Amino acid sequence: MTRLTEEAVKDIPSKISCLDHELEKRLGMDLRNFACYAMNVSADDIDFSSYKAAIVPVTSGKGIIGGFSRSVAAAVETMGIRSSVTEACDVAGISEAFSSDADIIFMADDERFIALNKRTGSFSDNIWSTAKGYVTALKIAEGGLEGKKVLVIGAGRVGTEAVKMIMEEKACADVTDILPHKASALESRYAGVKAIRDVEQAIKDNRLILNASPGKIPGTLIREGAVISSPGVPYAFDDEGEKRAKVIIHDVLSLGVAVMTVASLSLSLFNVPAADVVAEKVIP
Ligand code: 2YC
Repeated sequence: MTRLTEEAVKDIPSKISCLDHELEKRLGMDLRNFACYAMNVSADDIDFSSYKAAIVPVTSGKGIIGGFSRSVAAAVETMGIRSSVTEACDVAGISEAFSSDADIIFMADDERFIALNKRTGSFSDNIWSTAKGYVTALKIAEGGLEGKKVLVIGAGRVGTEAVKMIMEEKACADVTDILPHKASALESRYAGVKAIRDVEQAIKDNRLILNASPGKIPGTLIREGAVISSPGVPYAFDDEGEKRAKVIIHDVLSLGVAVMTVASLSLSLFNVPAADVVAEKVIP
């Protein structure tokens, strides 16, 4: 999982509303409606203004990323949920959030980034939510994935979840990874998945791409009219790639955060996991 940097997130709070408009322009939905669409719930069924979110900075492992918590808060706030960053970090921050009127508590260490719903005792996960968001974005941009082939670049945690979701869309996936055994592991696990070693040829051969890798992708490899959904950080594409592609959907944090927010809420809404929400009960 690529760790975000202070540089990568520093502009999010000031740019979040134009990102929201950008998404509306590209996919016809703002962040809140997109996340509801991805989670298969109606935005009208969720009273976003009745919720409150607390983001807890976590100092474990490689420590705090300057601006990360504020960026998460900005994305959640854009969806109409009052959000704030706790004063304290770590366990003190979690107890501060629990004793406040916050309903959803966001926290991320180097391994996991979750949104815990205090009302239902369930939580959603950023890796799953990011994959869900970017597969949904690809599906909207392409007008459906059924019967089509998608090239997934990167068989890490997001890429792996994305492959599962692409199969659920009755599409098939070619997967490539800098570590070939990771792509072949997916090939042996899922019918309809093919591991590809020659990534350059694969990019040239495929019009639909989900890029979940941190590598740069030379625009000269991109097919004219390619539809690209790219959760990978840092941003992979150059001017040539942007010229050739029909659309490239990319952002650093907000799409995954928006989907994980609705994923954590939709459990409380139905009191049972929504069809495909991957969330584990924390408190039975
Ligand atoms: O500031 C903090 O609280 C840090 N503990 C946050 C660490 C986040 C590490 N994860 C990442 O950088 C990203 C996440 C957006 C999800 C995947 N990688």
